[in-house]
Amino acid sequence: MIRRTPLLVSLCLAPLAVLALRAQQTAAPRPYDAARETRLEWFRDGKYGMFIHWGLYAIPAGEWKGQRSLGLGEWIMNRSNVPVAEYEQLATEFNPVKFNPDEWVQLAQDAGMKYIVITSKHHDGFAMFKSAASKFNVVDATPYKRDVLKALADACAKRGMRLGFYYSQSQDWHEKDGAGNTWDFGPDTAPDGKTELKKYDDYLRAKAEPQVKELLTGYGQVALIWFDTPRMMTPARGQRFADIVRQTQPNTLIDGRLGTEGDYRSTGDNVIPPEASTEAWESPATINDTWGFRKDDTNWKSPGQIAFKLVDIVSKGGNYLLNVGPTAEGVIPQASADVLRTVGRWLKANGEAVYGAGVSPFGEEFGEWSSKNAKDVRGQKLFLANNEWRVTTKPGKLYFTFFSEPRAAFEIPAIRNKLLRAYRLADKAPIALKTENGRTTFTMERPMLDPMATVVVVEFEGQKVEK
Ligand code: FHN
Repeated sequence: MIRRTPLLVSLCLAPLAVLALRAQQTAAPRPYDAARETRLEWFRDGKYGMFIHWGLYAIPAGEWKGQRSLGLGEWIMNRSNVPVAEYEQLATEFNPVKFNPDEWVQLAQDAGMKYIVITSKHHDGFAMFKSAASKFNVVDATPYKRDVLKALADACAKRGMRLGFYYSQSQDWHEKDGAGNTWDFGPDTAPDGKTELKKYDDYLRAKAEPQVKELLTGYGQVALIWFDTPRMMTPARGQRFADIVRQTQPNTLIDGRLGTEGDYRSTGDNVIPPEASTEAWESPATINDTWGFRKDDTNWKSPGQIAFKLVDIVSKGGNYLLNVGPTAEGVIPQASADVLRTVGRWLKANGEAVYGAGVSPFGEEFGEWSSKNAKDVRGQKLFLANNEWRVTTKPGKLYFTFFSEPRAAFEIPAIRNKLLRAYRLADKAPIALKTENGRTTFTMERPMLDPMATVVVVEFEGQKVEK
């Protein structure tokens, strides 16, 4: 049963992922915007964030009335067509007595993550914060009666962790005029796909816009608002949210799924583009195959897989926003915490190659487009990825991260700068550089110091790589 989940999940997400990937590949670079670049400084340096999908859906945890509900945990209301009146009852059971915000922040810090983004309201419409705009919130509708976002915001402030809020601006299955709930309230649009059948602006003005304002006024400095699935979000509607953000907290970042221009690009879920970009971007990703907790999903990625994805993303100029799905009791599953802490220990020794690091000056290491015009499972041109090594940069330094032992001496791709010296990052052990016929190689001690990923620093003359 569990083995089927990845396929199902990929099928649910494929259309969005494809669209986002296409946008990533084809969008022209945006004009330089000094204010935006200043807002983005911490984001570009941080590289690695914790996504948290937590809400009422953690109670059914993938099963509705004894039936396994297929797809993502947080989509259970939609997948099982649960009527609003029935779904609302979950709130009367929500009592996360084991929720300890300090422990969550500690975990993010141990993992080496530099920001947290938590679901403040997902598509089910339930607010995980006290809201005057809707009684369907954690304080007014649950026996727990406490504002979990406030508790997390306080813990983050105390521990110097940046906090952002996911907010589903468009889909709201609890509201008759929000997008997405077709089983209670009928289709959002007429068969032409354009004519709106709901009073969508009424919903936006009565709930979504005021709630975003609440998030920006009651929880201290908000690092970013993570909007999602911009169905029916015209640029004008998106702009109303952007104005609220800019007028309330000018330094708060807006992700790439608002429906109008944000501060950075968001890829599709679990999508890592094949090429580097100097424009800020972020890949939201699951640690197993769901975002919201499902009791049957234990398909955890290994620490090695995560370390690879992180360095791969950084070498292409992006950020990795990696999700955990806490249980209804408020516990981040131990298995996911263990994986994160293992990567965190690797980052303690090797973080210099990640935080604040620049993109690869090469690109050949990413792989290549299929020369046979083959298509991938999404019908896109097939990219044959190569996962042996990646490179990141800082002034005067190249960081070569190896994910498997090079089978021969490693040849440094040609650059004009003089190469000065090489050493392993984790223990500073020197590595001899050998130059013959204008080609420089080094040979790493075997077995590799860290079989998961070993970083070799190559220092060169000058600040920037000259090719
Ligand atoms: O539908 C959501 C999904 O539940 C989840 O929140 C992800 C996270 O990127 N965003 C949407 C699908 O792309």
